[in-house]
Amino acid sequence: MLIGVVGKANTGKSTFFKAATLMDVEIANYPFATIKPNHGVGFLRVPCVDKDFNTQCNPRTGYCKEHERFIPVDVIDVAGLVPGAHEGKGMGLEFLNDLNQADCLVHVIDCSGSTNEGGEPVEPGTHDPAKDIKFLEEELDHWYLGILKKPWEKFSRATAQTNEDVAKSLHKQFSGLGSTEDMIKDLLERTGLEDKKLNTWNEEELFRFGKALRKATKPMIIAANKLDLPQAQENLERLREEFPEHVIVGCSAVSELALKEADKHQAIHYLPGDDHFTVKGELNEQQKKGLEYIKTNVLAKHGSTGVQAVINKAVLEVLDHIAVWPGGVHKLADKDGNVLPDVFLLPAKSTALDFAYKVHTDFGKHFIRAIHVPTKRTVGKDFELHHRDVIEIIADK
Ligand SMILES: Nc1nc2c(ncn2[C@@H]2O[C@H](COP(=O)(O)OP(=O)(O)O)[C@@H](O)[C@H]2O)c(=O)[nH]1
Ligand SMILES: [Mg+2]
Repeated sequence: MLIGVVGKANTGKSTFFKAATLMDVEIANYPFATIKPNHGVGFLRVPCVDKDFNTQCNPRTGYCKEHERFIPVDVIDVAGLVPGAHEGKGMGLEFLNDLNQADCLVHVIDCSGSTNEGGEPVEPGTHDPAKDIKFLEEELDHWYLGILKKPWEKFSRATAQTNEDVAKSLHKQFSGLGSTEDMIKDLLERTGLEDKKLNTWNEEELFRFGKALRKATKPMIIAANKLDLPQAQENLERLREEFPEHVIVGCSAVSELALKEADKHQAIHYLPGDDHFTVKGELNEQQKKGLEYIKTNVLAKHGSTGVQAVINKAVLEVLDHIAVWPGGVHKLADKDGNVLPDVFLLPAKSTALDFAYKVHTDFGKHFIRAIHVPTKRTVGKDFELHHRDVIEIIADK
């Protein structure tokens, strides 16, 4: 799963990316090679099931602190959004290439309105961040339109000569965008294009379909950043009214980064996502002041810095995934004695059989039954899983 951080310049993307991916390498043993500096690993925070079994887990990847499990998710800082990116302006094509890999987008906006259209700093409250929300969507919609248009003439003429199902042809042609055939079927119906021959679609129809496809394949969450600045709270409330269909989460990336860094240097104890921290080391006057500011203006007012909330909502709500642990009824440890070492993210409503395949293809192929570990109940392949379930797979060896 890959989360792409996007937005215009100076809204705080890199700060958000750093805050979300900063980790204690010692504890978060994640087997990844840094291929590019803008790729990193962030974490979904889930109350660990180890607590329910009165034990302490030993995560293979990610980490568990105070029975809060931090599950790795890949994050990419997609820099380079400028007006006209879809036409290749700025780092346009590289930008779109990075973007294309993402399963979900975090759109970082400067909620205080202190960054103008061009990404330059201005007085708080002088730029309307609602414009940024519209701007990114338009940019993405034009990009999708371009992808559809390029092969359209040839492609639509070719399909007109066959009897192949329209949804099937569309899916085959544009599968690179991450669609499924069912998704395309649904989108065709919703855009009222299901009975229209592909070679008769006009520009407006292509745009309408592209927009629907963009929304389905690039679900988005808005990180209303710089919540620590004046005007931000007011703007946040207004944006929520103006865009009721969007998931908008307020955050202060700079605060999260400061807290994580202070924790890393043992100056404070802070669990990402918490509404508090405790001082445990020596602080100089400047650090004291900075932390005090975060405490009163961010944590006390908003309940957290919001960065963890963005990641959590992106995975659990926008992508609608659940976390499921493999585990045995009689033994929660693997052969090396590691307790509940793994946890998997999978789409909500996944079944016991889906889970078996996710754990290992052989488990899926030779599935016999599963056991819902907390209740010790035997369940079949169609058993629908829930967030924080622990499941034992019984397979034929
Ligand atoms: N007040 C405040 N400033 C922030 C916050 N996040 C980022 N910034 C500042 O905004 C500026 C741009 O940040 P950066 O992460 O480089 O933005 P990018 O161009 O979108 O990657 C820097 O001066 C950051 O320190 C925040 O939450 N609050
Ligand atoms: Mg940046």
